[in-house]
Amino acid sequence: MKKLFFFFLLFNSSIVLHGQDSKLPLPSKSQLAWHEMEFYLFAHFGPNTFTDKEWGHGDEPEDVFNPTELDCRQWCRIAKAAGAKGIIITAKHHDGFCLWPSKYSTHTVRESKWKNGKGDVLKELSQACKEYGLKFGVYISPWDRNHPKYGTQQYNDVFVNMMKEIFTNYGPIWELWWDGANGEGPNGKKQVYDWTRFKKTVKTISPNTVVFSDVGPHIRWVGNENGIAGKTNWNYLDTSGFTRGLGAPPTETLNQGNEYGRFWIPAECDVSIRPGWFWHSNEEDKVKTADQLFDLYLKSAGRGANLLLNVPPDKRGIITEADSAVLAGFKKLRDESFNNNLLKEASTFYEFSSKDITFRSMEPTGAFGANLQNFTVELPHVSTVNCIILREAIHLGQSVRKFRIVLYDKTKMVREITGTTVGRKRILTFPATVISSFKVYLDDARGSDNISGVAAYLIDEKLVEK
Ligand code: FUL
Repeated sequence: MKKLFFFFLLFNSSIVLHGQDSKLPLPSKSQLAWHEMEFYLFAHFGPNTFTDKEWGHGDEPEDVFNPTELDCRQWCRIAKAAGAKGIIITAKHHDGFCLWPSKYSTHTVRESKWKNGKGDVLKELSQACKEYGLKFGVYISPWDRNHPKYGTQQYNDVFVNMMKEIFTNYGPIWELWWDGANGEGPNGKKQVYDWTRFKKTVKTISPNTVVFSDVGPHIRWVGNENGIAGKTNWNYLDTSGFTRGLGAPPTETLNQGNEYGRFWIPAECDVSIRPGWFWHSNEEDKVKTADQLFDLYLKSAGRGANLLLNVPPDKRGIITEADSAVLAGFKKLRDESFNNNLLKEASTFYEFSSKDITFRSMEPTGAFGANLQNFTVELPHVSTVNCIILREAIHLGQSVRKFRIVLYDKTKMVREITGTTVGRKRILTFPATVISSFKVYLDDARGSDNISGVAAYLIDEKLVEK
């Protein structure tokens, strides 16, 4: 009976569990789709690429922007080959320069000598993304060091109009990034942003767009720029009393979420493949290695968050070989690691089926929440394992607070692994161990657990999380 229940959970999304905490906030359809994006690229590109800066002042002459070989299809080819599912571009960074010929600014590609002012990076990238089946996202910095209206009420009109332009001319926009950095404008004034109006604009014109910022509304910043989510990572967040920028929740809260947070606002881990966000000629030999990226993958996607990896195009407007080689290596490591689910040969755990594993027992825990479904997995063959993945059916909410996995070689217990939250995906790595079965104890949850998938792998020993 219970075996059937577990099997069903995986395939029937409409099942509501008996004993489920009915107060759990749930993800929207767009948020659920966002979770499945898991890994995608960030492209920081603009005047800073040419001036060797990270934060332009906004007074850079437009002519500095002049890529000689811009090729957005090359970015997409590389993203695709890396297994990334989308690209988010800095349409406007803090220097205010627009990578599209906005009617609401005079500091844009149109004023540059690139393609005699006829170029449009957003057009090229949005089209290339469509061609390659990648989602297209835009970063538009609310902070603007160039715009003459910055620091006045009219700047809010400018920002709204720019969003409208982008949604209308380059949509669909899958993710919109509102950066939290904020300083004074050229006139010394600070902007009072009309966030309510900004949110309304997105909701009206592009209701399926997910909006990222320190506090959502849909996706939250993870609290660091190293690409690392908390080992405890709730998809819930309380936003009342907090704002974007300086008024954001404490770093630890952003990193771990709030167990009893009122809203479903999952974490996105942003990190650059190089020390800087923009391309710098002296960082060609400072590109992270494929092993380092794999480690970041474990610490972001492997903790239920998404990984947004910045790969900055160079002055030519293309991604350099140093980065593309590492991205290909990163993809290879993921493929080699996760292609052979030892619980079902030659399949991923999404396709995990009860046929290939035996649920020997379902023991009630009694100790904490009701209806926790402890289970035993018997491997088809005695195997060496150093990685187990658990997955929660997050369309039902996130409930697991504490779990334990006990590994057995026949009747002998050989290792115990403990953890807190699971979320969309929890990847656990440990020293290689010969096992014939393992038991998953769900020691504590908000109501019933939502465990919907389990997989086991033997990955390269050097990739085990440090
Ligand atoms: C920060 C910005 O100030 C950096 O320049 C970069 O864009 C990073 C992703 O976000 O807040």
